Amino acid sequence: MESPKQCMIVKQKKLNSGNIAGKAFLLLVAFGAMFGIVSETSAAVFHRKLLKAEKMKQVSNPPPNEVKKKPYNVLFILVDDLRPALGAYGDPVAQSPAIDAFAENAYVFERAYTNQAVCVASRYNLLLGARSTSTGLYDFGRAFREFYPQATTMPEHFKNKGYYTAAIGKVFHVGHNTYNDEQSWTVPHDHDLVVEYADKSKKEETREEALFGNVPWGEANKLAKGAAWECLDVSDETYADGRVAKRTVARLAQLKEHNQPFFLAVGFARPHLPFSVPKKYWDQYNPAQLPMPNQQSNPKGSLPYANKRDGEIVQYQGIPTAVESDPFPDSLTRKLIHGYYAGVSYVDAQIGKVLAQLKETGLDKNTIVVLWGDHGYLLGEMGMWTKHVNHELANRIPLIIHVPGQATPKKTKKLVETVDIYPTMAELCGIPVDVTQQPMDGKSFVPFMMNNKAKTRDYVYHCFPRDGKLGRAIRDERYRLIAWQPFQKGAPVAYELYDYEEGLVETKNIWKPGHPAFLKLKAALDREPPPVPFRPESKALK
Ligand SMILES: [Ca+2]
Repeated sequence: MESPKQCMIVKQKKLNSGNIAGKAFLLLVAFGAMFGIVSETSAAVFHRKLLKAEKMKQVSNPPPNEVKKKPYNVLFILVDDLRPALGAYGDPVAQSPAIDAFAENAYVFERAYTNQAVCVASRYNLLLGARSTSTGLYDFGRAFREFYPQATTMPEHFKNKGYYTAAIGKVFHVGHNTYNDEQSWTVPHDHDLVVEYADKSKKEETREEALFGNVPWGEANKLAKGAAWECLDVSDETYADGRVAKRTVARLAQLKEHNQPFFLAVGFARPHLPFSVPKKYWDQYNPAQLPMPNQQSNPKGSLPYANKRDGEIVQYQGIPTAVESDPFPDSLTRKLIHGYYAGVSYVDAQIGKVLAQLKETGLDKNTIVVLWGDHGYLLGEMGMWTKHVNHELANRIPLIIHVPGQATPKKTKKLVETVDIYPTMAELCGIPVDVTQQPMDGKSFVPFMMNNKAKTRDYVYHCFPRDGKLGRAIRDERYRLIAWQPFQKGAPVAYELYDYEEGLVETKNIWKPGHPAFLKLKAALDREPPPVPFRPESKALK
């Protein structure tokens, strides 16, 4: 009797070497082998054998009428403002059963990072495979096609290769004078809301609702603030995420009948503010047991402009400014943390519906599923809320990837960036990225997924502009260096250096000119291309 390994190699020999399906199958076989059939330590040996088998078949013609393996589909789940507050990442209180179950049969990247901790830039990073520092697209109101008219986005690449591509919910950031990219999709974007309230007793639009509805800034800022949370006994579909899940379930049923591979992007809005979440998800938590931030002051010796107060959180009613209360009263901190976790559980339940339908339709057998958070989040740590800074918690993201055929769990601390996802998905599906007009900073980590001994990045690179300066950060396994360069030419650069040996919240800037970690990370930063200056606000917008 053939061993499973021999059996797979025999099957592999039957494939046509040049076609996409063949490459996809090769990957499938490698995953199956790596996770299910051969031990991890022998994966590299097995991979070499696979390559040898592929080389052998290149010299022989494929048999006629061979049954071709279908290309993979992709279900890409985007979650807004989700830090790894999930059971799968060891969070002690998160109620996230659907994502946790999904993660049991997937790659869990425990050290994945955004390239810029804000929605609009991070989604451009993902969908273009380009860092903000390479495009100059750091802010809202910049239509990327004005600067890269021939850019090929990740879904567009799949579309060009014969895929049906579609987006439901928040995929590109829509709002704050920024728009969807219709060219990326086979069918029009199925948009839904980010900010909304079930309580309709207040009839007037709130400030954040208007900004997400692309009402001009000047006009929106005259409107009243809306509540930061809402806890009513309403159905899941009362808010966007329930509706997005419902429409995704329907779309998957349609796609099952399609004879075309698909790339379906599904974007959920929670746990983004406001924490408008059905009461039953709030009820899953005992507020008294929620973790409170230990440290509510800025790291010692940090640069003042690197830290955050006010901003997004004070765009909501009843939230005090730092002048009024720094830190927030414990009762408010606890309520906001409760709302965030309720949002996590609500979105988890919606993702569960989508994944159940994927299984129900049988599409799970041939669909790669990715779960990605656009950036991290601060819940009062160091007195900071939301994102928009270069600190660890604002930049570390959940990234979970399931490839059909993968049979055992795999958690990894390998370093990867958001920009790496585009080339990785393309390679997994056997359609490597072509030359793109936009800079392509992403590096596929498929070699690592096929062989756990293969390297990913030595460090990740991200940035955030604050107070007239661009902070560029290099994060390796232990340290983060942030170089703050004023936009004004010739002005001196200032540095922060943080050590994460004792935890993920920055406590003290340890930068000194001769610190060995500084010298090492500074050399890495110097090897990166100089940052592209801020692009002007796009003229093409309304
Ligand atoms: Ca976001």
